Amino acid sequence: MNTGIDTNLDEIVQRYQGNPILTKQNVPYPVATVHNAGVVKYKNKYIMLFRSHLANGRSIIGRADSKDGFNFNVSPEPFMTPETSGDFAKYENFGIEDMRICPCEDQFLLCYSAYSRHGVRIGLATTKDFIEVQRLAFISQADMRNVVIFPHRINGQYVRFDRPHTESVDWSIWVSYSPDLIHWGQSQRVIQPLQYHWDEMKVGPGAPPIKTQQGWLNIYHGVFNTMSGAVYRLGVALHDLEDPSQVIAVADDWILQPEAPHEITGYVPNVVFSCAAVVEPDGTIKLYWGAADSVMCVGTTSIRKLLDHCSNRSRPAL
Ligand code: BMA
Repeated sequence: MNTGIDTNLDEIVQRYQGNPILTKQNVPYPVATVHNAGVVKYKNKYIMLFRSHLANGRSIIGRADSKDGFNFNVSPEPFMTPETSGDFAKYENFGIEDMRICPCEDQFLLCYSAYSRHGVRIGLATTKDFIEVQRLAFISQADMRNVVIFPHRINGQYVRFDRPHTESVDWSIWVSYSPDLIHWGQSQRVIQPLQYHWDEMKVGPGAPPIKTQQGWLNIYHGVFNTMSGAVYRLGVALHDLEDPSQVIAVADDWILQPEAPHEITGYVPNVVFSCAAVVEPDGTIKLYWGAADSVMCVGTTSIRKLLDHCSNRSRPAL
C-alpha cells in the first residue's frame, strides 16, 4: 500500500560524518561565520567560495581548496570583498553574499548578492582560473537574490533561475534569458511556494542547474514559518532540457532538513541553505550547504536518487 510517506527520506542525502567541514576556526583572518558557499571542481581540485560575516555584521567571500571535496584549506586572504571605489562600490558596501559558481562554456560565472542602502541586487563577476576575477555588471535591480546561470546557452540564449522579492506575489523561482549575460528578460515564473507545504513561505534557486538525460535538476531551498521562526530546507525539481520554463516535476518531499546539532543551533537556527552541488563522473553528487548560517557541511546523493525523488511524487509547480 502506498501510504504517501517516504520512509527513505534520510537516504536521499547522506551527511558526511566529518561535518561541519569548515568553521570560523579554520579561517586565518577574523570572521564570525562560514556558510552558503559555492563549490566547483577545477583542475582536479575543489574550490569553495564561502561567505563570512565580519564582526560588523557585513559579509565577504573567502576561498578554500580541497583535493577530496571534504577537507578544505582556507586561503590566507579573502577572495572577494565589497568594492570600495568605482561603479560597484555604491551597491556593495553593505556586503557581498551567497556566491554561486556557475561553470558556463569556457569560464566560471560568479553570481552574488550585493547589499547596499539601495537594496539587494545580483552582481556578476567572471573568472577562468580563480586568480583573475573581473566584475562584469549588476544583472538585476533591487530586489533580487539567488541567481544561478545554466552551464551553456539554450537556443542561443543564456538562461538563469532567479528569485525576485516582491510584496505582490509569493517569493518564487523565475527563469530569465539573456543574449549577452548582461541584459536579462523574457522572465517567467516557474515554481511558487505551495500552501501548507514545507516550502509555503518562499522558494529560491540553490545550486546551479545539473544537466541529466531526463532534464535539468534544480536543487532549491524552501522555507516554512513556525512559531519559533523560519525553517530552511532543500528540495529538488526537474525542468525540460530544451525549455527550462517547463517544469517536469517538483518533488513533494524535501531532500534535506535541519537535523544535525550544528544545523539546528547557530547564528540563524534551523537552516540548511545550499549554493553548490558537484557532480562526479560516476553520477554521485557532493551537495554542500551552509548550516544555521554558521558553518559549512557536505553530504552525498546522486543524479539517480534525485530523479527518482522527482518522479516518486510531484507537487504542482504553480
Ligand atoms: C536568506 C538569506 C540566506 C540565509 C537565510 C537564512 O534570506 O539571507 O543567506 O542563509 O536567509 O538566514
